[in-house]
Amino acid sequence: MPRANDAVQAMLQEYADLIAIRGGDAFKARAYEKAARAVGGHPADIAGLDVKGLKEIPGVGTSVAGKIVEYLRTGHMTVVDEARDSIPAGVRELIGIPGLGPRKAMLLHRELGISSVDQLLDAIRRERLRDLKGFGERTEENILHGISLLRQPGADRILISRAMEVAEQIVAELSALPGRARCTYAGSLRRMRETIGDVDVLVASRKPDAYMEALTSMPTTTEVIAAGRKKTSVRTADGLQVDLRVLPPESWGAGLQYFTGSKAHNIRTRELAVHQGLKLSEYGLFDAESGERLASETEEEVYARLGLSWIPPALREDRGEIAAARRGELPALVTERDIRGDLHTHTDLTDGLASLEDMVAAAAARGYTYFALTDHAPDLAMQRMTAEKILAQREQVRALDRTHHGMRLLHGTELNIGPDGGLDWPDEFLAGFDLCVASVHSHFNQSRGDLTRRLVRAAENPYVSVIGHPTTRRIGKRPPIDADFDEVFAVCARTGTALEINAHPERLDLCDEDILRARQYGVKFAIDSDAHATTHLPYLRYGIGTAQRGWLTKDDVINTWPLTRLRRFLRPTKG
Ligand code: DGT
Ligand code: CA
Ligand code: CA
Ligand code: ZN
Repeated sequence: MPRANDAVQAMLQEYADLIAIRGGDAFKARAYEKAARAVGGHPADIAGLDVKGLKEIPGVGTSVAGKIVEYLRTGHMTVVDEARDSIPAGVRELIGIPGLGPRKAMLLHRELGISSVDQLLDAIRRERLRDLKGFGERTEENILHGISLLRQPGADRILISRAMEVAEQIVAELSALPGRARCTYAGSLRRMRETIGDVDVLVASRKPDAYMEALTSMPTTTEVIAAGRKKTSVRTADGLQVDLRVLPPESWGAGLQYFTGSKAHNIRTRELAVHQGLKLSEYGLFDAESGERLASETEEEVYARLGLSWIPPALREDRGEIAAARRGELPALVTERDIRGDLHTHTDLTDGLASLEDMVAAAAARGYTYFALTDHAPDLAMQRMTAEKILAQREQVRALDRTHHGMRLLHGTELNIGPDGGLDWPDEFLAGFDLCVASVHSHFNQSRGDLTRRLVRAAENPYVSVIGHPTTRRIGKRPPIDADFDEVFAVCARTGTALEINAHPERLDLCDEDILRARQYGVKFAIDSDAHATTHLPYLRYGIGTAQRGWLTKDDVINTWPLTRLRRFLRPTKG
């Protein structure tokens, strides 16, 4: 079940936005935003809490707690409903444009009567925005860029984390029905693509009706798009389409293979079948002439009969996996079980939500043998970090070391790579950390040459062990920076600097294609959660999926290594 925390976080965030839109108290808006993040990051499910229990969450006062209780009881927050009603529908569409804040959207509506993206484009073309206070050519450029992001192909796809929540809930419910049929999700979600068009769920049963019925009557289903005996499609409350297919049990393997895709991979497997005088469909692999069924019950059988070893779903993109499977040379992909620790996490010393103690306890509960704390460094001015603060944290980290069944703690920091490639602290100070991650957090629009030099200089610093979220993209919100990444990868390989695979579902940075390119240079990788709350630690699975799509093995990933080998890698030995 999705936790009530997520729904409440969304509600409170929406209220904060609505306050801002209506030109309300900025302080109040920020307070709701903070409460939203606190609730979302709260480790326990808030569903059963009363006002008193809720107030124990930092940032949640009496008034917020009251609104949460109202929502938990009734599914509504009166203040949010009222605020929604006071905002013209068109303005909400404008707010959806990345980079156009609520205030500007409201102003556009009030002054120019704009209430849709098309009207806005038209107004920009006619230069009607130029007369508005606070709007210049730069603003127009930003808006146009935001609209292009909104309208780029794939903008209607959703983040893997959201699709996964929905899919896992549906699979759990269908699996629990009498008969206990085999049930799983397939499609792009099983292949761990970073965004998902729709969720494909498969069931093996000779009695489809009960499953179709169960899906259409789930509380999360808001619309039935099509209902049949072979396939039913519904839409969930948050607009996601779910396709359910019920297969005859003897066709399970063939159906799973077919509906996992990708389409490009399926085209290859079908070609391979045809060359061998066979026919491959979602029902099985058949002799083309006699029609005899040769394989269908398991995926392994189907692949084996085609002369291939079983291909992990993350590889099924027609990127050479068929040839590798034929030669028996598929990589032994890194798995979540191989991970020994997380190397990029935050606490409430900066913008994290959980205390050091809580983060460490949550890491230990995941069975890690080591764990790094990497709070932000001073150049990210908002975070108000100082040398004194981080040194005091180091003392606390040392005191907590080995207190959770021997788990070792590494004290690190996430440095900011400045516009010229400089870092927050001098080398002597960096030498005191067990681990330095360095990331770009500003000046994204520098020239290609400057951005490249910046990353290269950071990678060349002997104390930098990991480049954090290297391209800084945020899926659907911010494009990757335009650096020469081939150059960066080469330098990272030469200097022994790992590239991060940031597992936050909105980042997944490096992405699968960048990983495929980077590994050609012999670079090592770190798969990190970048957790800002204990509830973010499990995001690691999305980083693993992305690493698998980049064909990575355990050896490529430094946080699968034993601590002694990791420490050797972290030692400043670059020239
Ligand atoms: P998505 O939903 O856009 O994230 O991507 P997929 O890969 O989940 O695509 P989807 O949902 O259209 O179909 C699921 C799988 O079913 C797809 O990966 C391959 C298979 N499939 C669907 N339609 C076709 C088709 O017309 N031809 C072939 N060969 N395979 C298909
Ligand atoms: Ca799909
Ligand atoms: Ca589908
Ligand atoms: Zn960062």
